[in-house]
Amino acid sequence: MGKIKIIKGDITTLSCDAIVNAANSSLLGGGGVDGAIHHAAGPELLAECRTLHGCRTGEAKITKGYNLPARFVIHTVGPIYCEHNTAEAEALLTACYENSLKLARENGLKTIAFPLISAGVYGYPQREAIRVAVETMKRHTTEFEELTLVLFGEREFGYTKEDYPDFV
Ligand code: AR6
Repeated sequence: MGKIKIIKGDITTLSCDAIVNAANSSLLGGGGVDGAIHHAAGPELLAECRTLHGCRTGEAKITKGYNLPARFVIHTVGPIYCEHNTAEAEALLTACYENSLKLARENGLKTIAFPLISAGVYGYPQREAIRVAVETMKRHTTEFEELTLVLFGEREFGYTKEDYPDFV
């Protein structure tokens, strides 16, 4: 039975099988965690991303990790919160986690770390985004060794201490 961990930190430093990137549909880099991942992985990551021809919202694509300690990067595109109604946004965000885990499973990967997809530039309310992430991960613990949610800010991490004390 795999386990879920919630930590505070920089996802680019983790040496797991795959880290997930909160990308945009071009898959050609950006700010936030996407910028940090491309910076740490080096230019070969962008070169591989160019061959993928983008990614739709809610879907996911996989590349190698290059200079990252993680072996692979799974790129997914979260919903821009204000462009959808609440139910649609939640369905799309859930699809990001589900499709990332599906790719991980298909590639035999066992330890996966996620950032809080859509909860930065894309404006998804953080506490809700954490709930979607954790509830989706919980449905898949038996298939993986370890699923980690990596939070960047003190405030997000504070929510998880209240809402999910078993995982922090
Ligand atoms: N490690 C872990 N989490 C991080 C890191 C890091 N190094 N850096 C930021 N975060 P965002 P989005 C957190 O904006 O909302 C990009 O430009 C951050 O605090 O990176 O899905 C893409 O190219 C927040 O909680 O992603 C897209 O255009 C979370 O990661 C757009 O932003 C996600 O914030 C995607 O927006």
